[in-house]
Amino acid sequence: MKVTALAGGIGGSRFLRGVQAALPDANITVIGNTGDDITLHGLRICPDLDTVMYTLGGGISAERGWGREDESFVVAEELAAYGVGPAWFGLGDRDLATHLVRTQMLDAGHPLSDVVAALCVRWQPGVRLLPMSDQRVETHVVIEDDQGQRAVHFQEWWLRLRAGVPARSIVALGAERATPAPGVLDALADADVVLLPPSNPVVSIGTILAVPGIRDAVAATSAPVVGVSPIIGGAAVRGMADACLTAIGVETSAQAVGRHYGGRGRVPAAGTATAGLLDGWLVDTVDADTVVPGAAVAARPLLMTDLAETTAIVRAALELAGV
Ligand code: FO1
Repeated sequence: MKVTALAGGIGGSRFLRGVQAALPDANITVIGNTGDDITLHGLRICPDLDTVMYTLGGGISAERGWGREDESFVVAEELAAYGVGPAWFGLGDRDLATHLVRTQMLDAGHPLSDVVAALCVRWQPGVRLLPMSDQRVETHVVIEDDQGQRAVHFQEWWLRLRAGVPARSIVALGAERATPAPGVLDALADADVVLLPPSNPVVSIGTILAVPGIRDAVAATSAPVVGVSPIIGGAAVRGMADACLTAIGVETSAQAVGRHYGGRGRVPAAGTATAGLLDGWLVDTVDADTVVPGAAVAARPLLMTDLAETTAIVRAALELAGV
């Protein structure tokens, strides 16, 4: 079976471990979000791609959910001693090697998709990991504070501000000029099932869908498309998805997010431009009354408390997909 999943960072990676456990013989392609990417100290850092690679490759810090296990932060301490920041971004010593190798390859002219493939030779994540695009797309957040309106990089808003300053808008800089990375559109067209894990629907899944061609490819695929709600009972399971949803005017509820993605069977009402994406929307039992026009809704507990529970969630999503 060919499975294609759009994934962000920590939540998406945890879900993907359940996909691997539920379908040990499947060919899994992951289309990873690169909007979180940032250049620091001259190094290109790809948090969501690295989180998928480390989590499925066995190198992730289980405690943090990001970065490497057995990590140290000596270089970061030395940078701080020079007064060189930013202190709010945890730059691990082992993680640094990944950024050095990636930056060297990018500087030598290799596209990001080749860099990801090369890094995965070491980590063997057991999936084909594709960046959403080889062109740079960076999520920036427009905030208003005592310095007036300004844009900050998503990582600064997420890590330094803890999404505590309301986002007036969230912009995927460069998305309009980006093209899907090699293999992305085929992975959506040729899949037997397409999954939208419970990643952040705005800055992870939404950013991937913002690359021209990707949303249309999901809407057009002959494969069933099933999403899993990142919101349970009106609250974001992890991260600060609620702050992101508020920024785009979407209520923080399983139903609102499902309707934001849209049902594929929905007859677009007059004036609704975007095609719906979902054939199925898996929600938690507390949200069992969810209705998404054009999509079938199923309910079960959605907390990915351990691998067994995550695998059960994946199985429920596959059942909803009818595969
Ligand atoms: N998340 C944090 O909460 N604090 C950090 O200091 C931090 C550093 C970091 C370094 C490398 C990396 O790959 C991820 C890192 N993350 C950190 C996670 C990252 O900021 C977010 O997970 C994603 O960008 C949002 O999904």
